[in-house]
Amino acid sequence: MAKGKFITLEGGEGAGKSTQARLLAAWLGARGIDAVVTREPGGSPLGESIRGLLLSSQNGPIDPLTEALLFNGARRDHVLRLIKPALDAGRWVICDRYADSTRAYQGAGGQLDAAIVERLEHWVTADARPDLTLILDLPEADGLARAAARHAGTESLGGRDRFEAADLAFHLRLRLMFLRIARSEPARCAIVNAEPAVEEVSAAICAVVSERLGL
Ligand code: Z5A
Repeated sequence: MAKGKFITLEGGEGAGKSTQARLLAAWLGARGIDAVVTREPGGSPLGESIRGLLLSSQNGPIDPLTEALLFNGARRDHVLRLIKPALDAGRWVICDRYADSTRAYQGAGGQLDAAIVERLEHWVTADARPDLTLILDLPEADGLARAAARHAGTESLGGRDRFEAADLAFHLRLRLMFLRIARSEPARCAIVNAEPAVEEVSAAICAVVSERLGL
């Protein structure tokens, strides 16, 4: 059986990754392609438990190396339990965030040594490298406003998680890193303008998937 394709969606807060992951799965489904939608951190029972620890504002500040180890621990479990078995069974996998988020958040945002980020990524993702990464690009203030509007008043920090609560300079470093990744790996990555309406972004994503993955 042919292996499935592995598509990741990346970008800053509120760029529309979760929304677009669902729409892409439906578009693929209409073409007879069975896709599993998953997310990081999370996607497996252990990954979801680690997600709770990482996003909670209850644990205080976490240093970038500890964060990178936790995100990669969750990722390794996710790869072994869900991503690789699904791809091996011929299913397509659409993942809302993956290793580029560690490069951006812990690397550029948290200023963790790039060599450490790279080494961890190599160990953890050797069995599952994306065929296509869609980088949803949006001015950081716009993405934060979308995310804030969605969960206003739901938790401490005014509904924001630890990352959303970081300052705009942090979020600008993320955006620039995602764009840098896309430009340095053009065969794997495509930048998608995430500013237009949901349907327009979705159409752009489907066009890229069609062209890059031969649908
Ligand atoms: N993180 C990390 O630091 N290191 C890592 O290695 C990994 C992750 C893997 C996960 O949180 C956090 O973990 C994340 C990075 C860090 N930081 N934060 N926060 P999460 O999964 O809860 O958050 P997120 O990944 O940033 O997702 P999000 O905030 O839910 O955004 P999104 O998935 O990109 O967007 P959305 O949920 O589809 O849409 C957000 C809102 O905007 C919603 O109300 C939509 O209806 C609306 N929306 C979506 N598209 C549009 C358009 N086109 N126009 C207008 N409104 C729109």
